[in-house]
Amino acid sequence: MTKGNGRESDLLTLEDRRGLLRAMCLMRGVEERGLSLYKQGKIPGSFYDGHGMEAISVGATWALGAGDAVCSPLIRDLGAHLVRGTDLTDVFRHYMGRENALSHGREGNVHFGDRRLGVVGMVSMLPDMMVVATGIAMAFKMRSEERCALSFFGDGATSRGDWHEAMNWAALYRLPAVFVLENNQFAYSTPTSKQFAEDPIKRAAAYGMEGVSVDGNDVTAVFEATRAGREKALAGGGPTLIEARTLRMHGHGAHDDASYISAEMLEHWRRRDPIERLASRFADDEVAALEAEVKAAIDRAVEGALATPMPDPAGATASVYCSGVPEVLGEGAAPWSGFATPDALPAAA
Ligand SMILES: Cc1ncc(C[n+]2csc(CCOP(=O)(O)OP(=O)(O)O)c2C)c(N)n1
Ligand SMILES: [Mg+2]
Repeated sequence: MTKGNGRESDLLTLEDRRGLLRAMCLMRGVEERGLSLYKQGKIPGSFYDGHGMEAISVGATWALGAGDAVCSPLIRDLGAHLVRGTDLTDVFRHYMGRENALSHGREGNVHFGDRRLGVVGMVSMLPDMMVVATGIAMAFKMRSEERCALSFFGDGATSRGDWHEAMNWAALYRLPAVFVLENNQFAYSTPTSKQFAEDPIKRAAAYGMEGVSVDGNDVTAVFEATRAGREKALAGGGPTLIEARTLRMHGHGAHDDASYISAEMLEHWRRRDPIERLASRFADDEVAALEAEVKAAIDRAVEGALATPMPDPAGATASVYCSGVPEVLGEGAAPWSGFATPDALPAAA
């Protein structure tokens, strides 16, 4: 087991570290249960998880303030929803397409958001949410609000044009944004060696922003880098690109056996499991109690979701189209005040 994870940090209290461990265990437990429910036919579609990547969404979201926007958690980022306080039963209702979930059965997996929690629901097109996060950060800046927008995206997403647009615009206007690149070494079955000639983190300097690379299986490192990026953003220093290096331990989804990832590579990263590394800093009985608490919470949530009816087909078209401009920025957001004219844009930094 690699030492160093879960190390003391001046920025993290013991309670924080317990909370981080709990959130990571919850993410893994929920996804393991989800996978098993999927195999039993109780979850439709496919099932996607972030096994081995828990430290990224949990550590990064832990570093945010209540008014910040998470834009948005993707299929490896259930931990962000859990840290922001999404109801566990609702998570399973989403997986199962049940009524009463935030999207009333319309979206599966983690394709949901809750604006009350400052979590913007994702759209699948990669990396569109990065452009949305940039827009939200722009709004925060124009309103002089002390808030930042954080966006998650994978290595595969960095080869798309939208990624360039978001990076360029956010750096140009020194927007309060933190961009978290989850480099899990694959986009579906395509390894990073077949995606780009140079590591994307090196592009940060070319856009005019700081780029920081951290061990994505070290929750403390992810937390510290994000906290520093957020502080810099709020102080007017502009965005930061954080690369969290990791490995996707499962296939892209439940339908993918990941046979293209070598056993050696999997073993190398299994020894760096983010949960085991943090758990090793706590007493065994404390970890066992926490695991029992997490399991009980998951049991209750699954029971609640299974008892929830399927949505009424008659309401299938309700809430599909937007009437008016939605308030997506969570509590404390100022009302929409119309499109900005060029004069209203902040001066390029
Ligand atoms: C523009 C676009 N092309 C293709 C897809 C289909 N797709 C969904 S996830 C994925 C792989 C993404 O890889 P990466 O960005 O590295 O994220 P990871 O799955 O590894 O977390 C692809 C190709 C998509 N959602 N959007
Ligand atoms: Mg990837």
